[in-house]
Amino acid sequence: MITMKEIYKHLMRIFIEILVLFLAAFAVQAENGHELWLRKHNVNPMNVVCSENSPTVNIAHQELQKGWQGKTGETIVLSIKSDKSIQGDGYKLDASGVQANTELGILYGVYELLRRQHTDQPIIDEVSNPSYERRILDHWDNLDGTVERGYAGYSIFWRQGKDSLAVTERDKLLWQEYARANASVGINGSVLNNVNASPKILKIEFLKRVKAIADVLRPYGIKIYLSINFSSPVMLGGLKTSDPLDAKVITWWKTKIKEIYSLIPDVGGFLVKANSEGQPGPQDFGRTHAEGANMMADALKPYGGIVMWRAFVYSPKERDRARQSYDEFIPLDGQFRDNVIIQVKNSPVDFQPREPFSPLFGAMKKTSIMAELQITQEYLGQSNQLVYLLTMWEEFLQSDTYQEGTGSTVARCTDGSIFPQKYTAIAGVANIGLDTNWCGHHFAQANWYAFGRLAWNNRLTSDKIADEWIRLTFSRQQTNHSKTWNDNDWEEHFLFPIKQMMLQSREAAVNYMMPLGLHHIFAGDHHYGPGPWYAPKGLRLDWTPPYYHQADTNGIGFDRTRTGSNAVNQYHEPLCSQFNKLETCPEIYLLWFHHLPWDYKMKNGRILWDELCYHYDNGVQQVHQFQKIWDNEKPYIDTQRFEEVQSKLRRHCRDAQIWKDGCLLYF
Ligand code: GCW
Repeated sequence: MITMKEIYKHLMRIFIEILVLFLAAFAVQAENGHELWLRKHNVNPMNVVCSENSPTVNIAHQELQKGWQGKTGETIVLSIKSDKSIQGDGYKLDASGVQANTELGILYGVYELLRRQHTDQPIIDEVSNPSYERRILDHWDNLDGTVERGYAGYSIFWRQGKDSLAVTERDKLLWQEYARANASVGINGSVLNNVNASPKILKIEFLKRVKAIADVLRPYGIKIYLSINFSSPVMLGGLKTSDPLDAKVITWWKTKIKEIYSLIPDVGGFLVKANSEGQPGPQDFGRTHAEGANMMADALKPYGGIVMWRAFVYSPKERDRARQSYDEFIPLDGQFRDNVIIQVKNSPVDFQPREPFSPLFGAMKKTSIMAELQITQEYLGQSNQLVYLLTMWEEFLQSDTYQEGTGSTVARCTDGSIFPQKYTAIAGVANIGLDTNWCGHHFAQANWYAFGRLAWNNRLTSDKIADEWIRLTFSRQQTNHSKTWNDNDWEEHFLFPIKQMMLQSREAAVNYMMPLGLHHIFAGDHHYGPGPWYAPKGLRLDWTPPYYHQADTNGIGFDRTRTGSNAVNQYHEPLCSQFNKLETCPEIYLLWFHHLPWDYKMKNGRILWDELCYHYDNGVQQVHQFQKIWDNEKPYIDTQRFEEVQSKLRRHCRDAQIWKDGCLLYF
């Protein structure tokens, strides 16, 4: 006989089971991307042996216990022991544990070990050393909380309002999550404010907040840097001049720097945008970039600080903007202190979908030089378009400058393998904001991830990094449908198509925006949609698209050959002649270097105009294809991220069509 009590118990059990299922389903659907590539895992218990005890090593320890997917009960040894094969914060990894020269090396080794487990790669014996000593995110965050060229909400560091400088527990938690994500991919520096810098950053109340941020970031190995305004002595200090050779100005900077270091002893240094786009600089006082940078470098030197001095300079009077930073900086080669690094954008004009590499790479021989990449997609669809940037950065870093003969890639010209540099570094303009998913577009997270991985190892491929990111970011165990699948199924139907989509996405953007070497044809300062016609009266010519495409009834393209602006001459041979000659100029850079008639015959026999149409149309088709791929992935992905990406792709398709129609109708 079944009693009422048993029936009641049975019903309760069913109710609880349904509740659990419901909650589980909800939990699956509540994927919002905030965890980035650091998803929670069902872990196995394990042991860590480590004689050190410090905040950084403790993080390594906890990470192992939070993420361990190896055998239950296994023991991992973390040891700080110097070894000649390990450089800087590098590490040695094998199945028994991690060895490093520094605490940070231990942390990086642990993240690598876990990454291997989470991406199903074997733990092999390896020594891994960073390609660049400093791997830095540049935040273009303004002190009122807005972010210049930020497409993921307000700043995570600054805000507006009455209590804007009060440090809350929520702030600290967010900064810690940010620091952890960065450390997990090897990023070790953050510039906390916009290069269009407000002098206010050096006021004590702001410096106190900087200190609070630095305190949270420190255990994760992240140093902070500040962008400074060259006019600070006048604007903040009340001096009459900011002339870098003026004794009072020098003293002002020394005193300010002393104050900064007494508050935060491990500041990495300064980032400076000088005499560029209206920012003040040494040239306002008849001084050179070297004189300006050296004055600051001298003041920072006793504290181990460096100056990252940007080479992004151009003036409206010059005939070819692409030539200018080379023309201005080459004569200064050899004049900079050894704690100055010239920070050069990857390309001569400005982070366009495709440009050749900046000729400053491979030209400076007695000055340290570092690359600045743009992770935020200012010119690549912002947070609406799915564009995986690594293929672009790979193309850039692997470009041969021929500085010291064949094989002098940009990577090797910046990581100290060709000319020794006291400091090596690479920077990426961050795409991070207060949006729940940090980057505005779920796939934009891949660019943050990829930047860190590439900064650690500049030989990693786009394919490898995309593969890792997908495996870490999307779980194969979770689905909002009760369906399950095996690894092969997941790889074939999810991993491979998504990876292909990512790997093609930058080329697609080039196709529907600016194929064959076209560049900077946006309708205005938003840098989003097409506007090859955009030329308001009175606007600086080099801020209007016709300056760049030079299209008229006869033809299209910017003549930078020897008979044009002669920008080709800034490259070493054989590149210089290769770019100069039509027959040898790579077609991807054709209209960058040449002005050609519309009926110019391409290598494939088509005329230029037809080829342009073909590229624009191809770009649109590629994005349609991405949409189809994504639509098929519904069973493999949680609802929220599926729908959010689906909706972004809808917009992406419309944008691509608008680019094609806008440009082709105009041309
Ligand atoms: O590409 C331009 C951007 C500006 C930016 C500038 C720079 C921070 O449109 O917003 O200013 O580059 O890199 O300094």
